[in-house]
This record gives sequence, structure tokens and C-alpha cells, in this order.
Amino acid sequence: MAKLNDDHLKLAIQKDGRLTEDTRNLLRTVGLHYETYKRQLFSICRNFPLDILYVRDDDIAEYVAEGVVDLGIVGRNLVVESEKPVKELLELNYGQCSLKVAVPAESGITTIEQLAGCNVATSYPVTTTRYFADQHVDANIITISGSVEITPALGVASAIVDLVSTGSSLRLNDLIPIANVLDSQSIVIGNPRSVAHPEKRAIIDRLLTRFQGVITASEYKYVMMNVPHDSLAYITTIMPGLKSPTVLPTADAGWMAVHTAIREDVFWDVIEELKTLGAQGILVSSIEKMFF
Ligand code: PRT
Ligand code: ZN
Repeated sequence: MAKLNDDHLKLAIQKDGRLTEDTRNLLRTVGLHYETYKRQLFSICRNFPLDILYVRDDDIAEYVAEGVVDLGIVGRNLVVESEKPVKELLELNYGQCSLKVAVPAESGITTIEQLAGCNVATSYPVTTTRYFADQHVDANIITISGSVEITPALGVASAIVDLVSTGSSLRLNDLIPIANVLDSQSIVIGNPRSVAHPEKRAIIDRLLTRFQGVITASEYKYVMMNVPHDSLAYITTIMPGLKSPTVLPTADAGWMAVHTAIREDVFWDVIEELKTLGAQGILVSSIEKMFF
């Protein structure tokens, strides 16, 4: 059986859950080559000094804090709840969700102050207790390990604090959110000693740079279009490119070709205006990796 490498950095990721597919995709997209097969406990990268360990997400912050691994990829919600002394190194832009206070729609409760003296059920007792203390509301926090959203209907609690992404689970249980406790997404965390260790830090930085390149690229599109010469000056001002867009002549002297990388949200904001200004043949493509 293969063994972990002593001189490799160790990264813990979720073995099988909501973050697993996006995390594996990220590791592949940044060019890491490693074998995977079912029921595997770890993989060894062939082209980067990194070993990847597959674990339950609840254990990742602990493994990173204890130095069992140098790095972990996990939801911020679990890192905050664990209170482990790890360093948040990078947001990865997937696994977005938030921890919210929710109450039965028909309860008439609209503020958390109305929950003073009430039972609040959650799987995040540490974060919830701290939140209510910060808000100076004396609620009774009850720890539930799963299906928190059914506790109000069972008469166990007046409110819940639970993770929400689309909100459909809340709606299904006739619950409405009244306050936001924490915004979460998938993040890279580091062991403080590993981060401070010069050689390890150098490898960590190489890996983070690769991650950042993929994240930035996912927010941008590469846009090519032909624009009438007269509109060019204005069009380049409404399309803030990386530095300035590339402008090339075309066979027709009245038209120029403009190439630029643009944030996707900005592109959707300006597309109508571009068409009004006469832009034609607008081609939009994805960027795999991008470094400023
Ligand atoms: O087996 P393991 O312990 O590793 O995994 P797990 O079952 O404990 O966790 P998993 O895979 O369910 O979630 C992993 C991480 O995904 C969480 O820690 C969050 O950081 C993140 N995440 C993102 C979510 C959600 N979105 C989410 N919607 N985790 C849970 N949910 C729950 C939510 O609480 C609700 O019950 O999914 C349900 C549906 O949500 P709505 O709002 O879309 O209806
Ligand atoms: Zn878990």
C-alpha cells in the first residue's frame, strides 16, 4: 500500500459530501495529477509535493489545528463552530450558504429580541450561543444533530439556527429567516505552524496562487467583438478590461475588433448598451486560468 510522503504538504478535503465534487474539480483544474478510486483514504500527487487526505468535514478543522495535515478545504461554518486556532487563507467561491435564525411563519416573531427565554434548536451551538450573547438576547440553546428544521413543528423549539442556501428547506417547513448569523463558503485553512514554516509556506503559496488563478478566471469572460470605429472610444470606457482592451484593425476600415477580459456581471450590465452602440459579432468564452 502507498504511504504518505514525509516531504509532502498534506491537505484534507471532504471525503463524500456537498463540497467534494467542487473541491476535486478545483484540484484537477489547477493541474494536480493523482489517482483516485473508491474507498480511498488518501492520494499522492505525482506532479506537486502534496498528499490529499479524504475525511469527514467535521474533522478537518481539528486535523489542521493539530498539525495532522497542513491545509484543509472546508466550510467556514464548521471552522467557526470548531473554535480551532487555524488560519483562513483563501475563499474558494463555492459551497456558499449562511447560518440563519428562522421562525415559524405564523409565529409573528420578527426580531431575535422576541426569542428571549425561548428554546432555539441548532447543530451549531457554539456559534449560536455566541451570536445570542453578542446580541444580548438570553435564549435557551438546544443542540440537535440533524433535521433541526422540524423542531418548531414538534414543539421542541420556537426558532432554529440552521444553514440555508436556496431556502427551499425553510419554505418546506413553513419557516422564515429573521436574522443572519454567519455567511459561509468553502475556504482553505492552514495550520499556523505550517504557514509560518518557510519551506512549507513556499509550497502553500504556490498552491494558493493556482487556486486564485482559477477563482479569478471563473469570475471573468473573454469577450471579442467588432465595433464601429466611431463608437470605439466610448465602448472601451464602458468595458474596463484587465488594463486596456486589445484593439485590432479589421479588413473593413470602419470597424475595429476589440478583445478583452471582463467580469461576467459587468458584461451582462453592458451588453444591451454595446449592441445599441453598434457592436456586432460578440463572442464570449470562458477563461480557464487567469493571473493579474
Ligand atoms: O459526511 P460529512 O460529515 O463530511 O458531511 P455533512 O453531511 O456533515 O456535510 P454536507 O456535505 O451536507 O455539507 C458540507 C458543507 O456544505 C457544509 O458544512 C456547508 O459549509 C456547505 N453547504 C452549502 C451546506 C449547504 N450549502 C446546505 N444547503 N450544508 C448544508 N446545507 C443544508 C441546509 O442546512 C438544509 O438543511 O442543506 C439543506 C438544503 O438547503 P436549502 O436552503 O437549499 O433548502
Ligand atoms: Zn459533517
